[in-house]
Amino acid sequence: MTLHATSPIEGQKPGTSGLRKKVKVFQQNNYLENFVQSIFNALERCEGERLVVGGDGRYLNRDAIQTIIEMAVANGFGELIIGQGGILSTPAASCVIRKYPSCGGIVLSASHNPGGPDEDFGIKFNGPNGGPATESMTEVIYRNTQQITEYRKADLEPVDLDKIGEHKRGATLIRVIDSVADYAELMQQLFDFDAMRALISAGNFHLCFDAMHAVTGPYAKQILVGLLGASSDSVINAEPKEDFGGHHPDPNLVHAAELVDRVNEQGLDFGAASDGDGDRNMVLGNNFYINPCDSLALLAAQSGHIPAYSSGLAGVARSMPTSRALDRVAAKLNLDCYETPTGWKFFGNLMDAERITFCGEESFGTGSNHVREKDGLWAVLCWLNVLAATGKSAAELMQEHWGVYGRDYFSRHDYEGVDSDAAATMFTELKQKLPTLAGSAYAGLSVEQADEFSYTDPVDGSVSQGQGVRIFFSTGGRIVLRLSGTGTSGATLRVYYDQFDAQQLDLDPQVALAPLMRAAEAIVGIQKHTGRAAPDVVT
Ligand code: VG1
Ligand code: CO
Repeated sequence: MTLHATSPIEGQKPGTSGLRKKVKVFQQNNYLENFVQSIFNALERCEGERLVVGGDGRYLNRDAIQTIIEMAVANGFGELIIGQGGILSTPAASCVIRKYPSCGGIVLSASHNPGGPDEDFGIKFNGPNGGPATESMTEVIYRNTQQITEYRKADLEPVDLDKIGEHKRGATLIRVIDSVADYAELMQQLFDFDAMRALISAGNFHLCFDAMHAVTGPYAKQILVGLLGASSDSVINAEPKEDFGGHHPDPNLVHAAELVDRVNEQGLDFGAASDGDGDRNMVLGNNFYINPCDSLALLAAQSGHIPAYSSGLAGVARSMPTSRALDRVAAKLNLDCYETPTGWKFFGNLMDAERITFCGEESFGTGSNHVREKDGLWAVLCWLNVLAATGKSAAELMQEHWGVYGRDYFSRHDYEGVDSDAAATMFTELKQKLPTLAGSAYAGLSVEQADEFSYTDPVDGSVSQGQGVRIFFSTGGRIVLRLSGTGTSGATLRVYYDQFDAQQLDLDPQVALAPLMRAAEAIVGIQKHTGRAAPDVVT
């Protein structure tokens, strides 16, 4: 029997990046099956098609993959490509989908959210271009989850995921591949490995990469240690664990504190970390934190040093809440610069249409058209390539950049686990106020414009509304507020602050942005609505 009766389960609407829920929710009868069959139903065809499957190794990854195999076989797929041990980082999955033309891929990950039996799991579908399902595809999947009556699943002998090799189940060929090889090969096509190897092996450049017990360990070991000659102790927490060692695999100053301490205490030249599924990156110089918005702008400005990008960029893009540092580089280099809603799915069309080469988000996401996902290790290699080519330190490069372009101070304040109703009331009140804000002053700052961001995709004309509230001030400052679409309990409020300054380049961002924070309180009443005196996480 391969046909199983089922009925719709509420709440299977994907968020910013796929469907994320507590493991316990995914373990409910038919929960995973309903969602996977809804993906398959949304595809034009499954018969004979190739599908890529992998995940970040978190708790439930292996079991979910066996279920997906049973369902893919019953749905008639011709071939499944699966990363060894069930492991594929998000950018590696994107790379594999593009290299072996597929109808898409299923990536099992809840990214930077913690893992384990009581923590989070996630599943997302990527299309044939290797990128996150578009908004319209996501909508079709969601509608399918609301109408599903049956799913297909074969009863099969489990596939040994740990051995590279081929298996046949029904009419489906199942290939378990090396998780790293294709990705490592792609990286070698993009960067100057000789120059990076020379920098690292000269003996006076020391780096540390923190894989945070998550998926990038094997990738970083092979590329940084194996191919570039970094010492083996320069990749830490390199063993992927189902619970990420009990930590949040989120590369920021709060959760990657071990890396920060190591870089500062040992006086290392460069530090970097990646998240659960390997698409985020944080980079550090010696005692020098580099904000992701600045990192994106700097890499765009310095991209000429990187072989793959030395002939110029087609254009660039950033998510709306990301600071406008990138726009200044684009203006100087005469490049088109696009502003998209939060989430990587909006960059794919721009890359497919060859309108952009580089793009990024404030949330530690940077990427290029080499794949259709953000890519943590790629960003680290970009930095290493630029460091090797210029012979300068990360801090020198960043300070010189600010000297040329001025500095966009940026910070994001997250309020986690806020009562959902309270957050909804806050936004309702704020949206009502929006038309009246322009022309008034709050905490001494006068509002120039206030609106809710909506995006019209320049390639396919699709419109995405309600993508965050923006408040612009006459000082050039900006406040953005939106609710997270990746959390699994309550509401997470994100408040983004940015302020341009052409003169003062070395302030503490929290000090430079304090006037905007006061204005936010005056306009929005964050404290009153959330009951929180301070944010939970500041990045
Ligand atoms: C967050 C970030 C967003 C990012 C998304 C997925 O979404 O803000 O920039 O694209 O996570 O990143 P939200 O809706 O919670 O703000 V990852 O590394 O989960 O794939
Ligand atoms: Co991620």
